[in-house]
Amino acid sequence: MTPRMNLFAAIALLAFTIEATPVWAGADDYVFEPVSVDVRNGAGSELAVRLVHKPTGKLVAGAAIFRTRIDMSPDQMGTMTAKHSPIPETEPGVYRFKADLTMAGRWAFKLMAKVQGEPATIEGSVIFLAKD
Ligand SMILES: [Cu+2]
Repeated sequence: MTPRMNLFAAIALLAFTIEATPVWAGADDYVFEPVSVDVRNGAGSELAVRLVHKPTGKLVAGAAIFRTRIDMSPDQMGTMTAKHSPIPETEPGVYRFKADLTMAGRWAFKLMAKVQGEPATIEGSVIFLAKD
């Protein structure tokens, strides 16, 4: 596939994943998006997501992200995971992580978060494309 097709596939898969995930109506108002789909393959690669409150289009700062997983499920390698750790939030509503990616291709960044005033857990799956 060309990189362009890969990107379309990633977006299509992301849309499908969000569609297919049953969520509470409240949690459905929020979505995690990639700041940039393309990331560098390798150790210490930076993955950034923003959390958007869909009805207002505003970024949501101060979310408590309590569970994360990065794996290659978009490329049928769901057991291939990447070690990662958060970088302190500097830009409100943008959440950055350093991840040790070990392979070029598509990585799913799965997140569970809580935000103030929303009782439901917010779940997201954001696909990044690692390039050598
Ligand atoms: Cu892989």
